[in-house]
Amino acid sequence: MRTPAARLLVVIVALALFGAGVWGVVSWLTGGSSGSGGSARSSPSSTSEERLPVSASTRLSDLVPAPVRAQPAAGADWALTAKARIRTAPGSAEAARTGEYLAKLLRPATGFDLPVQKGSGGASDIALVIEPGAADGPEGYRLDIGPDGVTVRAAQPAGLFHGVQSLRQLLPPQIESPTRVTGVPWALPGGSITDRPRFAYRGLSLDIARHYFTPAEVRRFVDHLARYKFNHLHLHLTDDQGWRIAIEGRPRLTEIGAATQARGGPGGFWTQDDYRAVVAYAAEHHITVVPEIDMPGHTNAALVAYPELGCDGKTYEPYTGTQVGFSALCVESEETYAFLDQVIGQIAALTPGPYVHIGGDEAHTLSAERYAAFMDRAQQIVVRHGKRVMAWNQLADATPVPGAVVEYWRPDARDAEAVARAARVGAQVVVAPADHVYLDMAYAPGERLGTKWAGFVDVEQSYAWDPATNVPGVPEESVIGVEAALWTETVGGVADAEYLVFPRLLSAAEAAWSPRETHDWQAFRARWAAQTPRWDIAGITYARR
Ligand code: TNX
Repeated sequence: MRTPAARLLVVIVALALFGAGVWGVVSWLTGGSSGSGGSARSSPSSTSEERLPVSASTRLSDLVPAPVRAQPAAGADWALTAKARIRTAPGSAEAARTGEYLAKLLRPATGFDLPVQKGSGGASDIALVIEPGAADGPEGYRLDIGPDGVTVRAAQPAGLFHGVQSLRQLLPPQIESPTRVTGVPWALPGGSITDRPRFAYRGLSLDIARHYFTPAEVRRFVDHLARYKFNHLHLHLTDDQGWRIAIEGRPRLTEIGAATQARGGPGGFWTQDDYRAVVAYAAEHHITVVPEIDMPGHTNAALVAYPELGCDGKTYEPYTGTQVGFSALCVESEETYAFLDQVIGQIAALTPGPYVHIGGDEAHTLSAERYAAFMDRAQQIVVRHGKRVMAWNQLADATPVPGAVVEYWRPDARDAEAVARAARVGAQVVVAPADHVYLDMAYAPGERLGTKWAGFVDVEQSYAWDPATNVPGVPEESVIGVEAALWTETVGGVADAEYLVFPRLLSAAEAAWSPRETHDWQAFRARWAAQTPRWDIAGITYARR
């Protein structure tokens, strides 16, 4: 789309415009003071006890997702210096772990030691505190920045982790550099943040079936999600074009079923150890993995591997196209349920999170009766293996089991009605409206990447909705959260995926986390633009819009 030289120019211009604010960048380049009020900068290597005035280049109001409350305090900006320590309360292993995580984030760019130690924090330190009642709910936190130092407080570890992400985002963008940057005043804006999420479930669904992503590539997305306070990663592990997870006793699923992907290419799969490691990495980031085994449709790869799972005694060909709805397991055959018991049993055992997602979408070759009979049995298998059922909203056309979560995706009045009916009898709803948060929709006509069956989704469209009113007839109490989805039929690799994800993931983050009152398109536009220098420095691809 652009020549390398033009891209470089865009990077430079974007950096200069959005940087740490125009003044921050100018000041950084010229060695002058940053911001309007500062008359001197604190030297990162200063050992003097005297506190020099600092002036932060970020503002509390720049945070994405927008917090519940931000109260700036004039003249209270604070700078991270070489003297800083990360202090955690004795006996709090979780706070110490978060401290190590924070130190790892801050050491490369600053070059500071940042020892993580037990004890209370002094004026140069960052203190991380977990104590009952310190903040609202399991994910709330409070961040205080002032001349006495910086403190992040939470009632539980997840809240502390989210508070640390806010702290990270309030530092100058150069903090994202993987190598040491000198001459930057590592300042934070003075004041307080009080914060907690609007919705408990905040996810991204990543399709590694249509385009295979390695565990390392998916870990990169875990990092992205952590930055913006998401707490679920839904992995679409199987589809017509590929089966991506090893199942003991069913070697052909991965020997044969994994060897393709959409539009050709070698495909690939994860061993169970690979999966475990991604789940563990996600957990370290307070992110729960939701595995999806799509059924009874979207199963061509499984049928290629084990043709006996189909009804008609035929053989199946590997599929590299992008059509949907043509495949189905044989719903009358006991062999199908023995297979599902094996697969779901192993997936459930590998997954500490509460959900197993069983897809259920687009089984267009089955009658409503056959579909419903299948979904009844598939749900029972999930329940028997101790997990909660999650499925696309077609499950609402059958009978969701108690405790099921239906995921609303297609903006359609009939589907909305079915979901509303399910919600009235207790189903919980995750909203993933394709016309707002399907990140595989192209931004605009003429784009190389993306599709458009739900319409073009530019950044404003990705932001212009409210999870509480998105599904007609479904009240806010039934909505447990929001999920963005990246289907990968048009995606060729990580850079393509990131281009579709950034900046629209931030719209989903605000829909899921931020109070409705903070929603304001003009303000959001400035907020996400202020993130771009971080992405440039961290090497994250994004759409420049
Ligand atoms: C619909 S979303 C699908 C996927 C496709 C996607 C493309 C859903 C439950 N089914 O199989 O990848 O559209 O946007």
